[in-house]
Amino acid sequence: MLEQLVKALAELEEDRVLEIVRQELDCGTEPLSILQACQRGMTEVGSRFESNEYFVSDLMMSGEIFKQVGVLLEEGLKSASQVSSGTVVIGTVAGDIHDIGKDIVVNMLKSANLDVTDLGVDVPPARFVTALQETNASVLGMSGLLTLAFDSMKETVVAIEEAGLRGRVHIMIGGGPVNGDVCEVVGADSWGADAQAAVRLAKTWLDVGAQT
Ligand code: B12
Repeated sequence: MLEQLVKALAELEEDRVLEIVRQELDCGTEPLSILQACQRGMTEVGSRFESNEYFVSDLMMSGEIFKQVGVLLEEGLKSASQVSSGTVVIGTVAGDIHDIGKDIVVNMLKSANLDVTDLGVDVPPARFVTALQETNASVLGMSGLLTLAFDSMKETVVAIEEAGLRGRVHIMIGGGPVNGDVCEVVGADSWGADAQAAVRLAKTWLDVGAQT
């Protein structure tokens, strides 16, 4: 059934996607597995866009469908405890407006009982710096799906250094094209391939007593 979900999302069959997601949830399938299948569907949408089979309107349609899936999965991805164990500042970097993955990360971090300051999309370096100063957060997450986002990430790291905050802020990056090489070039501390990785990194850093 999850393979059908991947296909339905790739085909932009909104009603079918939501129907399968509901059925999977009713059958007790882990919300995370459903999420991963949807991400594979989105990757296929991206490939079709690259080969000119799909247009920007189709990307937008896939985004709308994915957001509705997110609403259905939200409850299942939540955890029980309500006590906050730290603060994370996060945003999609300057020049990039993709926020579906970032929003999933935000929801997963919140579900893991972390306070999250979400700066939204197209966030300039100075805005990240101000938010880190205002919240005194010790973890920063930057999301970006465009290749040009790498430059913005790097500029943000430099701005954080120049503000004298680098020593107390752990920086993680993520988004479709991000990998270890990008992480090194950008000067971040680590990177994550999915929202679970973001939670793991944030919790590790906060648990080891990163200064807040
Ligand atoms: C939907 C979509 C759009 C929607 C976005 C809607 C929205 N509200 O976000 C719209 C239509 C607006 C859009 C616009 C554009 N897009 Co677009 N888009 C996509 C698409 C199909 C899916 C992205 C997505 O949501 N994926 C699903 C989410 C869940 O995955 P994710 O973001 O990677 O997030 C997960 C992980 O990466 C991780 N993660 C994410 N952030 C973070 C942060 C941290 C800290 C950590 C640890 C982890 C983490 O966790 C998430 C959940 O597991 C991708 C194709 C693809 N393969 O990704 C193209 C894609 C990203 N887009 C692309 C392009 C070119 C564009 C446009 C330039 C098109 C145009 N000509 O206008 C514009 C750019 C506008 C801009 N300035 O940003 C290209 C980028 C190519 C490149 N190398 O730069 C892609 C790859 C398509 C392609 N194959 O060509 N797009």
